[in-house]
Amino acid sequence: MTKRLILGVNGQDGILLSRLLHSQNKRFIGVGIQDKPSVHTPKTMPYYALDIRDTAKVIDLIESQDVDIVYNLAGLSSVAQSFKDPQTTLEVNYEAVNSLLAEMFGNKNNSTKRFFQCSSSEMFGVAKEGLQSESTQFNPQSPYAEAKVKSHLVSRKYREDGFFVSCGILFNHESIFRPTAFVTRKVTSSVARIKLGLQENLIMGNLDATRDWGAASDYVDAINRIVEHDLADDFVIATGISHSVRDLVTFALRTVGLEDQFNALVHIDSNLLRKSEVKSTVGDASKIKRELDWSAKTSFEELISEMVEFDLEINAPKN
Ligand code: GDR
Repeated sequence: MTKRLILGVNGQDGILLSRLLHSQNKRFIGVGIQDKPSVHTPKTMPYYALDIRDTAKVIDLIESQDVDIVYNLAGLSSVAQSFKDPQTTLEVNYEAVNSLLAEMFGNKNNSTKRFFQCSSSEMFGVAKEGLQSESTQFNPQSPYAEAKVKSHLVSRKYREDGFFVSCGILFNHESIFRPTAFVTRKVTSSVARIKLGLQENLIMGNLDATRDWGAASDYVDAINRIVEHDLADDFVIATGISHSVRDLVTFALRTVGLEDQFNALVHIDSNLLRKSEVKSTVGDASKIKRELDWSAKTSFEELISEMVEFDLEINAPKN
């Protein structure tokens, strides 16, 4: 039976993928940088605490555990943070991936193993086309996006050399496991806390940016279809619909009956504006629909309502 390894298992996508693989009775192990696995991962999952920059240890694990498929979901995922720490972003999001691929496929010629790289819509940056597809030109606007472009290109190189290295180009994807450093969870958590009287207002950055937001639970299913496909390839994973940050805040406020309070509750802090910003993203996921029969199932409204609901529940006073 195929054995799988999730790098970055304690992040949002790692948690959701570990649950999906567990529900499908797949054999897998998880790696995270923290001493212990997230409480949200399956209890039976064997866990190893490793930094993916320690290539030798990751390779040892792949060999000693006879791993067939590696999902690389590890990395620094905050675009805003990457401006503050471009060096670590480059080390984790590119250099670690580059050495892992070199070791797996360059030096050891593991021709039967599979590798999945989590690429990002941020690579398109200020996009040259309205709808972004696998062939859209890259135009990165942040240290995060620059590192992701490099990893994407090196992954492609190994694929061209005949190895099974696939990339998912993931547009923004959210869930209750998202930290509040990201805008959806910041908004749903704040709106719930405002509704419960625990917070006064919502301090935001750019309200005019638009994003193609999907549900992370749908996206890990797409990732799995990509690694199980006959051929290695690149696939955009997106919904095809973009909403502004303003729409996000408005909708979240509406779910708790506070939409008419928008102007009183929402304030802008210029420190939250980015040095350079991707104004809009919207993905063309027709290739993954055509070839792997995948499309996003959860709507933006369902996703945000579910997150607000969850934040109301965890913030509610306990009797
Ligand atoms: P993003 O996600 O940078 O698109 O990258 P994020 O949720 O951080 O920002 C989305 C948009 O919201 C605007 N914004 C704010 N963002 C944050 N975090 N906090 C705020 O207060 C705020 N106010 C407005 C941002 O300027 C931006 O336009 C995510 C990450 O998951 C990446 O890892 C992933 O690769 C891409 O999505 C696809």
